[in-house]
Amino acid sequence: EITFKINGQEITVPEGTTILEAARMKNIDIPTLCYLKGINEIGACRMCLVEIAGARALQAACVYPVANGIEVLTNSPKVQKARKVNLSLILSDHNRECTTCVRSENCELQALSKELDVSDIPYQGAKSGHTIDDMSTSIVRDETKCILCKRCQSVCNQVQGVGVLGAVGRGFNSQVQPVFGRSLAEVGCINCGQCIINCPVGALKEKSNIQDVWDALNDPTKTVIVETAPAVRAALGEEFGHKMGEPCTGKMAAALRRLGFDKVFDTDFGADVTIMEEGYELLGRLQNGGVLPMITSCSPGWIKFVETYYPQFIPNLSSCKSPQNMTGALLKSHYAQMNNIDPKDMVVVSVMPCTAKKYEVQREELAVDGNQDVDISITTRELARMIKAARIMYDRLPDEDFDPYYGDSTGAAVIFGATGGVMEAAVRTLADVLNKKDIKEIDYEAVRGVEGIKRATVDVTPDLAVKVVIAHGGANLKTVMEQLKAGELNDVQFIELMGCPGGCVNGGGQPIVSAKDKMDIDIRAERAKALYTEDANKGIRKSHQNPSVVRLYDEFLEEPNSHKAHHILHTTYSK
Ligand code: HC0
Repeated sequence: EITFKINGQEITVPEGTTILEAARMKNIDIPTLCYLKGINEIGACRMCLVEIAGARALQAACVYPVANGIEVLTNSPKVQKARKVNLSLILSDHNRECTTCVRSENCELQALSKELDVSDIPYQGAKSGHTIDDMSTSIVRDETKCILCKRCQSVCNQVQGVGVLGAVGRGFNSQVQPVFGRSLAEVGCINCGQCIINCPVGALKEKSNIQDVWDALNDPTKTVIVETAPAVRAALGEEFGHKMGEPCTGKMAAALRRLGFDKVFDTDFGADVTIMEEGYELLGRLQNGGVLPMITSCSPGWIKFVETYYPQFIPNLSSCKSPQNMTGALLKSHYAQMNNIDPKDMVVVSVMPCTAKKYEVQREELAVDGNQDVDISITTRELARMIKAARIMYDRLPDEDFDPYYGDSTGAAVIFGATGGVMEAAVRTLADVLNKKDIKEIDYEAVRGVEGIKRATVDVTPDLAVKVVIAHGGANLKTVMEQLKAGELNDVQFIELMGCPGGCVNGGGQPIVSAKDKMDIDIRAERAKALYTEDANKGIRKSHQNPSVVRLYDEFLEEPNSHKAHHILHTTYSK
């Protein structure tokens, strides 16, 4: 243990604690910009400078471990002055188009400028960074706003195991870029958008499809249908000042209706259908000697990851399309037929916590009879912007339901948005089907939680124990794939992999939480709570018991994995 003084107060902390962490324990706030807890602790931005009595130079609190007897000053005149100078230097090389920046009011640089009372920027002159890379379907990278904090680089490397962003150049010409000045579209980027939600400023943002949605809504010849992913309802409220973890399903449905969508449907319906298809697919593989372990195929970041880095395991992927695409494909076939709508006159819009979904919707493997399953995908953040632009008073909206049939879903579908959720949903159905009864104990705790890689054995029937692995976040996916390659997972039958850490609740399209707030809260767990609460409160919590899913099979699909179901709901990736 180490005992030292901070702003005159004595404090004892475990050895190895940094000044920044120790200060936090005493409720003393030290400003940061490049710091990202556990991920990017590099002392680069010099915002967290503190004075240590007797030492000549100021020190970066985020990387300076405390020592016995030191006296730290976090707010001395010297510290205040240095931080202000450093901040105005950063600002002098920053494209300060704050009024039109997508991160305005949610920008860590803007907030710091205000908090540290920086009112003028004495240094004027040349600016570095001129590239705006908007070739990716998902991510726009704007160097004119980059402050070289390297948070994106660290997340891409360490958390996602992808590593397509790196520092290039020296001094004034330093940039964080993909190799050889290429576009993100030309390198092994998996479109997950983790760089976006960890960028403190507007240097990374999603490719906006908001105007495409307005255009569709304003076209009288189109039937415009929206579907919302499980995780959106766990976070949309945050954009309107609501507490993290507070579900907002009712207001979300109401807002979508006010925006003018002809029908407000739920990706959760498609998630229930996915469980039927994927559950039976797994059974088929188990019984007929198919490729095992079967790996889930609903996270488009993960799909791109396997295609790019481990193509030899593509045959292990479930052939199921993602719930987003199952919903879209069914809308353009079954629903269109039922309602006499030409699928060409239908526009399916998905609201997703994900930027990779923008990539997924335009993939040629994901169309039926010449119609793309989904036409436009927007993020949770884009939906919030649309609601604000339409001057809808979100807080005053009543709670409304989704439209019936394609809006009907179960608790099993809701938890898809959290890591382990797809696995749990599948097991709930498999266990009932194989045991031929309605099993009551359905909270499979072993597959829940934010641990990076989970292994469990689930007793599905007295004679069938299924070995499962669940992982989330690219770096963990890489570990699992390496284990698979080494033959260490030969006894495993089913693997759930999600591209983003925590699963979709922490997707690259979700509301952005500052690094400071992330020191105190685990977003992944908080938002997952909203989903598990909604699951627990749902009358029906198993996909195969969704009456609308039962009806869909009766009147259209015939049975899980039928020829028709295959044509509409399954695909193969071949890269
Ligand atoms: Fe997800 Fe999904 S759960 S990928 O994590 O499976 O994005 O929320 O919509 O499609 O349902 C994201 C979230 C989805 C899909 C579903 C799956």
